[in-house]
Amino acid sequence: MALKLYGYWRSTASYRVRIALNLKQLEYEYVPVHLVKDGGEQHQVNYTRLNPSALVPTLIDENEDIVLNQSLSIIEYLDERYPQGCMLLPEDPVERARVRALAQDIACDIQPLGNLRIMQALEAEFGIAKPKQLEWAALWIRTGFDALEKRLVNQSGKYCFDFTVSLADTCLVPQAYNAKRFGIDLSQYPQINKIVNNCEQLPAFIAARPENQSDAPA
Ligand SMILES: N[C@@H](CCC(=O)N[C@@H](CS)C(=O)NCC(=O)O)C(=O)O
Repeated sequence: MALKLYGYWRSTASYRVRIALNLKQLEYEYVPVHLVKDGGEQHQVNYTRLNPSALVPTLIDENEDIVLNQSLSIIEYLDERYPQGCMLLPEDPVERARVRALAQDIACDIQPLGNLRIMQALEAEFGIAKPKQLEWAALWIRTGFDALEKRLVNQSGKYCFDFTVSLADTCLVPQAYNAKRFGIDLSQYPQINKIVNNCEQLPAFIAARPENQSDAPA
């Protein structure tokens, strides 16, 4: 298969790309990288050779002989290189900017703060124990979602952007999954909750769910 995705079942950044690949109706080989086992396979040399950041996802496209990191760049690449399936960014420049901003509200301003390596450093470097780490992660998700909820009340339709699934939804659904892991009640965010529920009816989102991946625990 020409497309190969290195990811982890519970990684929200990998989850974004899985949703996008499914929405684009692209077949791909999924290569699990266990983020915890043996100190994390993302740190092993055979992986860091592909992605020196030691983060998932990484996408290989043999059609172009390229290796890409950063989920948002990967998704935009797939959208431009493979016009089949849904188009994940609107054509209008203002609308594109709005969709990208929603995606970055999540991928730049929420997810990085609760990433595994951040939690590990809070403990190893700063002596912050697990319960406080969980509070830290939940704080930044709530801060981000409080703002996102207001924005979506003004901008969204059935999905984050109007009535078409977009890059923004590929970010929102994984982040909502992650929020639940950190004990956040999504009913406080009716607009986010509604959009997530609408997305979760779609086969592309169902197939991408963490529990439906080959590396998810049985
Ligand atoms: N900005 C990157 C973030 C990638 C990222 O943070 N990946 C996480 C999983 S969601 C990871 O690999 N964490 C491993 C670690 O922290 O050691 C992207 O969007 O691809």
